[in-house]
Amino acid sequence: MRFDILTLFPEMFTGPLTSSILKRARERGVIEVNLVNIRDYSTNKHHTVDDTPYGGGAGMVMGPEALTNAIENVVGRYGQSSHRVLLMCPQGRPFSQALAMDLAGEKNLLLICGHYEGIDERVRETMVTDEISIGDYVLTGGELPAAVVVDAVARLLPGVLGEAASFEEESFQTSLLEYPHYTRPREYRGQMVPEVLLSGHHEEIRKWRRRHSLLRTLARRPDLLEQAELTREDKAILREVLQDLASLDLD
Ligand code: 4FV
Repeated sequence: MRFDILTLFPEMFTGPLTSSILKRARERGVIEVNLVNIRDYSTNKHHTVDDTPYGGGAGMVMGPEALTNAIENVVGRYGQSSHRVLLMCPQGRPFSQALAMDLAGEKNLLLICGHYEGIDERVRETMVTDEISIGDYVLTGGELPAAVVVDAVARLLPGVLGEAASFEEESFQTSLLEYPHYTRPREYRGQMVPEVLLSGHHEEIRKWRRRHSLLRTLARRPDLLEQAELTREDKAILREVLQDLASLDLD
C-alpha cells in the first residue's frame, strides 16, 4: 500500500514512520510512504500557503492553490480515482478499527494534514473523499492524526506484523475490549499471575479470557456491548454477572 502524506511539516513524521514495525514494513516494501511538502506547491513569491479568513475572525486558513496543486500532482500521477483522499479534521467521521479495516483494502491513500483554522472549503468539496477525526479535541495540525491512521491501517496489512500476530482477539476486532495480559515473573511484588493461565488448560483459559473481555467491556465501554456479536455463552456469562450485581445488598 502507498501512503502519500501532504503536510507543511514533513519532519513531524520522522519518529513514527522511521522506527519499529512501520520502519521494517517500509524496508520490506510492504508499505510506501511519500511525504509531500504542500509549501513546495505554492506559486506565490513568498511561498505562503495560508491567508486571512473571508468574513474576518481569528487565525488563518490554508488556501486552495498550493494544496490543490499538491493533490493533483500526486493523484495526477496515478489517475483520478487512484487514491482515497483523506482530510484529517475534527469535523470528520470518528476513526475506528472498522474504518481502519476499510482503508486497509485500498491500494493508495492520500492524507491531507490541515493546519491553522482549517483548509479552504472548496478543496474539501472538490478533492476530499473522506474526512476523518481521531477524537473530539482540537490539535495544532493534522500530522499526528495522519500518523495514527497510517499506523492503524499499516499494521492490518499482510506482512507488517510478525506471522504470530493475530487480530482475532484484539480490542475492537470483536467489538469487545481485550482481556488482561500477564507474562513472567509468576509473582511480582506479591501479585500472582491467575492460576488458570498457568494451567495449560486451553478451554479454561479461553473461557477466563472471554469472561474478562466481557466484564471489562461491561464496566468500561457498555456502548460496545450493544454492537458486539455475543454468543450464547457470552450471554450466560453476562446474565450471571448481572444477577450477582443485582443480588448485592446495596442498602
Ligand atoms: C484533528 C482531529 C484536529 C484542527 C485545526 C488541525 C486540527 C487544525 N484532525 N482529528 N481532532 N485537527 O484537531 O483529526 O487545522
